[in-house]
Amino acid sequence: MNHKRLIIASNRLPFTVEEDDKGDLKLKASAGGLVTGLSAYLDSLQHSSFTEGNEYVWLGWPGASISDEHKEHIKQIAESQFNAYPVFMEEETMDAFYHGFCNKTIWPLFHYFPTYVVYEKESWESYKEVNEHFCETIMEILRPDDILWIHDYHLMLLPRLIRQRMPEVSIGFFLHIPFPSYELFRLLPKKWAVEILQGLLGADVIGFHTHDYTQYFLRSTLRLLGYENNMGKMFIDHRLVKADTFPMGIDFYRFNNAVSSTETQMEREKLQKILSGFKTIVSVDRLDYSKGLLNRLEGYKLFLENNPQWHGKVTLLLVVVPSRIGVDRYQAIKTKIDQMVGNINGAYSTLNWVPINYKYGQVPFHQLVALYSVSDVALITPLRDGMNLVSKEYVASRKDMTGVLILSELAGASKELGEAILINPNDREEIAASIKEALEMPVEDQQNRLERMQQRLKNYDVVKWASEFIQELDYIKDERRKFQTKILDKRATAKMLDEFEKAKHCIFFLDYDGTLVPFSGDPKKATPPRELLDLLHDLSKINKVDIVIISGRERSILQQWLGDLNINFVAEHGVWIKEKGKDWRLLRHASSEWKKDVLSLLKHYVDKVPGSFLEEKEYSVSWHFRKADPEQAADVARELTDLLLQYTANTDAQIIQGRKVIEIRNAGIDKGKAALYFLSKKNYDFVLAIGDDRTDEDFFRSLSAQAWTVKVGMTHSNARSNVMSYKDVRNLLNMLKDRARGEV
Ligand code: GDG
Repeated sequence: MNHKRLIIASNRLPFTVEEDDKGDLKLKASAGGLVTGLSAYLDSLQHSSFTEGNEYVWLGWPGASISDEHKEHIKQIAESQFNAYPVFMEEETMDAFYHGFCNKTIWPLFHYFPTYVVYEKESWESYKEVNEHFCETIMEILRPDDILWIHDYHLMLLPRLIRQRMPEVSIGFFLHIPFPSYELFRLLPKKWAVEILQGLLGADVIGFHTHDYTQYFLRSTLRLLGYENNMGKMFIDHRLVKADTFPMGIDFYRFNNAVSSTETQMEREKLQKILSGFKTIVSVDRLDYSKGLLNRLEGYKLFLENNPQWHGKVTLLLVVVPSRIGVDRYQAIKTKIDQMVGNINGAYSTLNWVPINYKYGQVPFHQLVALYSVSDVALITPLRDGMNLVSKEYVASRKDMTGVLILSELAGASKELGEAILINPNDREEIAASIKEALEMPVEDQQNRLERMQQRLKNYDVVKWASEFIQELDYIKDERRKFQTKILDKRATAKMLDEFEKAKHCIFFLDYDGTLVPFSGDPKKATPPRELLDLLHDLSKINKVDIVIISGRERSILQQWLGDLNINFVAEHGVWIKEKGKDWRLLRHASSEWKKDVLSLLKHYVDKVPGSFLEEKEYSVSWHFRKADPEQAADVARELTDLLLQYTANTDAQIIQGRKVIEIRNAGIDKGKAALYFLSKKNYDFVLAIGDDRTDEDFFRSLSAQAWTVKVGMTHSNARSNVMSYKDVRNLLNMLKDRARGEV
């Protein structure tokens, strides 16, 4: 039996393949924020009902190119030691991809360094190639019941690639870095930007660290793809997709408990010898321009300049962890850091004091915790940071409830750690002043701030972060299932056809736009194709069937496009009616006295919102904004609705919001009432009503439960069933036509 499995895909596996002295390949565990965090979650799964045994697989690149003869062996040890499944890739390809598009295009752009961004077609191609290769490898193991959780900016095209291959599988994506504002994101060539968004939207849930990043993503999606959202939910290709915020936490007790461990205590003693009573400020980061190391040093320098009373009493423990070695830009910052540390130490050191203790290299875990726990202050000043786990780890390691965190307001973590001293990393003076404030902060104040921050970190730790993400995926899956039960599937269709065959008097109410033809950018262009005219013609020949095209369109258009057919029409949502073989007549008396005022108001808005236009009918007016700037139009639509309510207050006009349209028409007129008129004329024993818009809900509601009401599109509706698109509608009508062959 297959269990529900979690498949994690990230660029790198939590280990690196290395050759030992004898030339044998070994796997060496490598740790980073993601690995540590997810490992805590995976451990927690062992104690939960989610998995049985080790039902997860971690998939990614093992950090080296492996020759064909060794691949099988690496696969085996990766599986047995790490539950991992390697994606084999040549080092060269990985290099072009990782150092190319990932770190020369996406990383600087998403961290607000637009001048560092390189736009190279070749590296975009290698990005696509690697994402496709990941897809191929995942497909070797993926099962439809699995949950696939894809991580980070290296694999943004992957969700869609998988979705195309396995449409039903649950896919989550989490972005660990910031998602930039639209103005930055749009700097990417449009084709790439669109492919990236579409790639991400292949997932069911797309997670970000902060509300801002989620909003920026949604805005780009609206601007570039035109998808609107409702609280982060979107219907895309008839699938529910949700963008949401999940601030990544840490394994709080791993740090908190480690403080009192023997290993940490030993490391602390070593450190205390070096520090010999100085107040200590700690700073730990990967070497990266986004981490704001230079401004941090400048801020510290200014602090020393402004505060001679602190000379000889404070030291900065600066740990810089090597990263992306071999990339010029990183090498250049390294050189600058070295120089600046040299300058500051040169200028201020005395025989028994150095202002900066600088380490360039990795530190083992217990040494890291010792560093956090001996330091009175943590100084973390990134220019941009998706989250920044180091700041959280520092807070968790302050077991004695002293210590002050100085944190950049441009790190995602600042949203949760509001009790830290928040600074703007570009403001050296603010950094300098905050160092002084931190060093002189009363212990009680330190304690109060830490208590609140620690509580938050305990409550929303990394296990909670991952569980909430997975829960959201489950929720989307359930929602999808609910829709699936409403989808007009083969069984329901067969039942409908049987009922149709047995029935004596049948009526089909068919909406036009979005139901029989696709929704068009320009309403004038939605003319019926030959194939549709033939289909309607054939249906009209079936004796027992009455067809009613029931539309919001004006009668002249229906007449012009479909008038040759011997069928019934309802125009303007029920104002006009044309029964088979008769002339157009008013079904309900309507007044249009309100039109003049409303028209002049709407004309003003047409001028104000480029791309919007008016559709004037005899008894209604519509303001369409499907071609306008979506954000401007949505705002203006709210304003306009308010004004229209005032303009029409004492008239019998009503305001209806449709899909990218505001329509003003007489109250009391709707498709439902028009449908009831037809139903009162004969004793129909088969009723079919199909529509796609909000206005079609009127007639879905007014029909009895026995009627076959069908909503086009996967949104909530009063209809009994849903179909995906106008193509399904045409298929269905063709099947009905075929079933009635003998009765023409
Ligand atoms: C990305 C985003 C986001 C670092 N040096 C050593 C060491 N570390 C550990 C830290 C921490 C992790 O690595 C670094 O995480 P950060 O969050 O600070 O930064 P990035 O590496 O840039 O991570 C970031 C993160 O993803 C998670 O979503 O927060 O914004 O850029 O856990 O402890 N650990 C040890 N020795 C070191 O020398 N043992």
